[in-house]
Formats: sequence, structure tokens, C-alpha cells
Amino acid sequence: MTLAEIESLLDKSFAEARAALAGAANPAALEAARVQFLGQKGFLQAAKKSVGQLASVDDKKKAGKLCNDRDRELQDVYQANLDRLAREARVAELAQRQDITLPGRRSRRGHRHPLSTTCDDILAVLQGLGFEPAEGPEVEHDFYNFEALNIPRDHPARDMQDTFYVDAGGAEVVLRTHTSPVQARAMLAAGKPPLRVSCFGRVYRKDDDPTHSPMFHQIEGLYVDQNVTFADLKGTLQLFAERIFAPGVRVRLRPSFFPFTEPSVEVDISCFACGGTGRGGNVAAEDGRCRLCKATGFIEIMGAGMVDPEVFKACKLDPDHVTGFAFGIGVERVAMLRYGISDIRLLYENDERFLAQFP
Ligand code: FA5
Repeated sequence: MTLAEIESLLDKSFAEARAALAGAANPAALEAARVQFLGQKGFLQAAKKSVGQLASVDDKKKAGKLCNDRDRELQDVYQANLDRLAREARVAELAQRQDITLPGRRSRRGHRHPLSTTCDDILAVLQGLGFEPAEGPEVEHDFYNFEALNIPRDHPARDMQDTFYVDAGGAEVVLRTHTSPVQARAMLAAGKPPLRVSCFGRVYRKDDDPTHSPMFHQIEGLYVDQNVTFADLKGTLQLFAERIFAPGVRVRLRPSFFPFTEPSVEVDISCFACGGTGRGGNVAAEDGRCRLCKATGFIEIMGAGMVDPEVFKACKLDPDHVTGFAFGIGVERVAMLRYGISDIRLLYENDERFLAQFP
């Protein structure tokens, strides 16, 4: 071969060899490329052998240097790819292995929402007292929400509960403002006493401030039988308060007005933060006044009363033969009292930082 032929051979095969050595995607392909281009039968060896046959010393020097340069370049390309493939194999191998010395990852456990816990507790206490769960619709007829409960149309008593009216094509329908309509439904369904039901559910009012929400939850209790007395109501409320709030808590009944009960009362319990003294306790202000009961010693928790005879009549029961009591409690209010929550909206925002405080 002449010098020109050696140069041509090197040029022709060099690009192909470099592409094969650099592009081999696995060790077997790289080894095959190495044997093909850098091995004994490769174009480099053939070129090197031809160098000795050149006549001119100068040509020998030139051709020898060219062969060596090409050889070194291709060796570098081969080595770089060999290193890369080894690195990738190691990474893949490590990914397969599990390092059992690494600290474990804790799985996050959920828990009941404080509102659900409060509700479950209240319903469990009522169940223990013999109140069976009853249900009614949230979108309610005006009749059950108001009229059957002695709240006639255009009567000022309707103003007590700011109502969402539903446009139901002429039918008189509201979002129920309280769980008391379930009383009326339960009495009409039962037909005759005894009857002891609890009702839990969402209710709606046009309210919106830190302690009042447009949607909130109530639980209602109703007991109807012969000779049910106000003393029965008081005993039930006392037991209820002790089981939900704290043993020894005192119940105070204040005269009030609900159209569907007569007499009606607001139910207060002695403040469990300050022991009913109005001072000290774990939420006392700097001047010693209890913040929970605003230094009054009592906290309002619900409305209650003896079922009004007019309600019995609307529900087809004879007020001369049956008596009964009813009470209705705001679940949010109880949860806020129990857990010291100052803004009702926190209960609906699903902020994990808030909810994590009630494991
Ligand atoms: C009633 O709803 C009566 N139905 C309760 C009742 C039942 C009385 C049976 C007698 C016999 P009142 O409007 O006071 O009463 O509401 C009861 C409770 O619901 C309140 O004590 C309060 O804790 C809660 N509540 C009222 N409005 C809201 C509101 N917008 N957001 C959160 N809680 C509320």
C-alpha cells in the first residue's frame, strides 16, 4: 500500500469505528465493536502492517503517526463508553437493592374529624338512654319545618330562624332550619306513643359569623309517652351533660321561648373550665375571669321543652293523653366547647394543621 492508500483506509473506516464504539448500548455490542475495529483483524491493524512495507522513511513516519493517533482516539472513545456502561449497570444494580438500614417511612394515619367524634359521642349517649335514630330530608316541606311545629305562616316566630326558601315550582319547600321537623315526621309515622327518637343531620340558616355557619349540624331528641314530665326532661339533660362534658357538671334551665315547646327552656351547664365559679381555670384571662363562660359560670348548650299541645294536634296525637319533651343541640357548638375552638369555620376548612390537633 502507498501512504495515500493507508490514509484513505484510515479515513474511510475511522468515522464508522468511532460511531460504533461510542454508540454501543450494552457491553456485548461494545465488545463486538472493539473486536471489529480495534482487534487483530481490524482496519487499524491492517493499516499498521502496511506501514512497514512503505519504501520512504518519511512516509513510514507519517503513516505510523497517523495510525497511532487514530488508534489512541478510538481507544479513548472505547474506554469512555466502557466506563459509562459500567456506571449505568451499577446504578441499575443499586436501584434493585433495598437498603434495610435506612430509617422507615411512617405511614400517615387518618383520624376522625372532631365534628364526627362529637356527633358519634352524642348519639351514643342518646342511644344508651333509649333514643332510636330517625331521619328526615334536608330539603323539607314548609309544613314539617314550620306549620306542624306551631309556627304559622306570616307569624313573627318565623324570624327566629333565617330561612333559605327553595324555588320548587309553587311547592312550599325550605332547606330545613333545624332537626325539629323530624319530630313531626316521627310522630306522624308512629301514630301512637311511646316514641323515643334521636335525629342527627345538617341544617341551614342565613347566618355567617365566627360562631354561626350557613350550614351546621343539630341533634334532636324527642320522647313522647303518657305522663312524661318536666322532671324527666331535666334528669335526661343532667345525664346527657355529664356524659358529654364532665362528671359533676350542673345543669341550669332558663325560661325561654320556642313555638313548638311549652314551657321552653335554654339549657346551660356549669362551666367545666372554671368549675362554675366564673374565675380561674385553664382559659382564664389576665384578670382571672374565665374566658369560656365570660365569667358567668354557665355555658348555654341547647334549647329544650315540653312538646306543645298544638304540635301533638298537628301530628295527630291527643294532647289530653300524651305528653313529651324535646331538645335540640348544635353539634358544632358542643365541639367548639369541648376542644376550645374559637371559629366555627375551622371545622369545615379541612386544614390538616388544624385537624392534626385532634388525633
Ligand atoms: C332550635 O333550632 C330548636 N329547634 C331547638 C329545640 C329543639 C328547642 C327541640 C326545643 C325543643 P336554636 O335556634 O336555638 O333552636 O338552635 C339550636 C342550637 O343550634 C343553638 O343552641 C346553637 O348551638 C346552634 N346554632 C343555631 N344557629 C347556628 C348556626 N348558624 N351555626 C351553628 N350553630 C347554630
